[in-house]
Amino acid sequence: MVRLGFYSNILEAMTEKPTFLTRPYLPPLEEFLPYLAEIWESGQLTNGGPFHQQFEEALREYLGVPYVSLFANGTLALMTALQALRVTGEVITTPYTFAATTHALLWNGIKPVFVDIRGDTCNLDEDLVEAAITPRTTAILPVHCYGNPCTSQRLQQIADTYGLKLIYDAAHAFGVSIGGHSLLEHGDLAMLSFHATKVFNTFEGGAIIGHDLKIKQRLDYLKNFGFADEVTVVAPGINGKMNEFQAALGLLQLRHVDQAIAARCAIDQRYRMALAEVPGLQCLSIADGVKPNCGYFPVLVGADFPLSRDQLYDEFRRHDIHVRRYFFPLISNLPMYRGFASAAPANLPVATGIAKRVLCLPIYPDLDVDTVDRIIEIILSIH
Ligand code: T4K
Repeated sequence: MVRLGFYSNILEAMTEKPTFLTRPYLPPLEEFLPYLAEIWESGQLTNGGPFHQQFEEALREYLGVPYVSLFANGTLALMTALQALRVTGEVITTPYTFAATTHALLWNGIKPVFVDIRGDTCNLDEDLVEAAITPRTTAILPVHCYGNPCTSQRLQQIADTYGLKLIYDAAHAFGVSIGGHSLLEHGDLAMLSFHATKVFNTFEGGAIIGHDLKIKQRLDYLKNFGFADEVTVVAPGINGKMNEFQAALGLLQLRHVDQAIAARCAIDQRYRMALAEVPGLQCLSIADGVKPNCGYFPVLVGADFPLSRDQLYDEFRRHDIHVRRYFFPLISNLPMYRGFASAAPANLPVATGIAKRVLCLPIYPDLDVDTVDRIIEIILSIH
């Protein structure tokens, strides 16, 4: 009997699925099939078909923003936004982000100038921005990291004073508001990502939010090779178009996204309650007036915690729980950036410290309570 129990435990362990950092939210398949049938019937797969039109309008309404341009993914959206605003020279940005933020600059021949972040939000420290401005600076590119709002009023003030463009990487900020106002209201343009791992997904996808019809038109030309009509090409554009499958899923996802965010935020609350008092572990707080989307659950592992961040990472791996170190290594430490003077760790002490301490715990709408409790238990048992 004992042996049987032993083998069944092993079998259970072998058949248990790993817990991933995230799983994409997908609506019931039967709800998506009629959309597929329509695409099959129409034969319109891409190039601004009916679902593209409908989703663009529905998203504009959902987000409460004046103009939306859909894209195949967030990276192409950001690259195109920089082109649309004719950003050149140097751009002030954060080292504490996903590589796509600054890669979009390099792909446009623009030099990133790294400025350190704030410890409370992990966002660009607005007090350090002015000192980094040079005659070659043309824009500021902040990131609402983990959906935490940047100090947008101050950043806008700086942009206005120095005549700079302000473009937000809002890849993490779908549905986030502060004081009842969407984060997407800020800046000249804001980029969203609808990647599979994001709060709102269209398999892959992205969008640029703007406040000016002329810029929307330019974005739409640029994402379609620069074609203004069948025979007029107004710019050396790219192929950044969202296809009909993505747009159809987007339309459907809009019906589910509020519920998906609520499910995420219930998990966020459960983690916060259980981990608030753990010595050496810090949850990033949600600022007053912020309605979060609970896209990520980062914790900072401090010196008082019995394990280092990487030891805790390994401990989770041992339990087949795939936590992630977003964002480590810092972008500024990657080979294509570390030659820039602003990338020196001495210039980025806060970001350097947080990148060594951060660990993102699993969070997604279908993550069951038992698994959340198991994750919490692993942390508590270390104490
Ligand atoms: N700016 C910022 C600030 C960003 O965070 C991102 C993307 C962008 C710009 C660019 O936007 P996009 O061009 O991607 O629209 C992931 C995502 O690929 C990336 O979109 C995201 N940021 C970044 C933070 O995370 P990886 O390489 O860490 O993903 P991966 O494949 O390791 O997946 C993470 C977890 O998700 C795994 O535990 C497995 C799970 N997963 C993943 C995929 C793709 C699934 O369950 N299903 C899936 O289909 O980059």
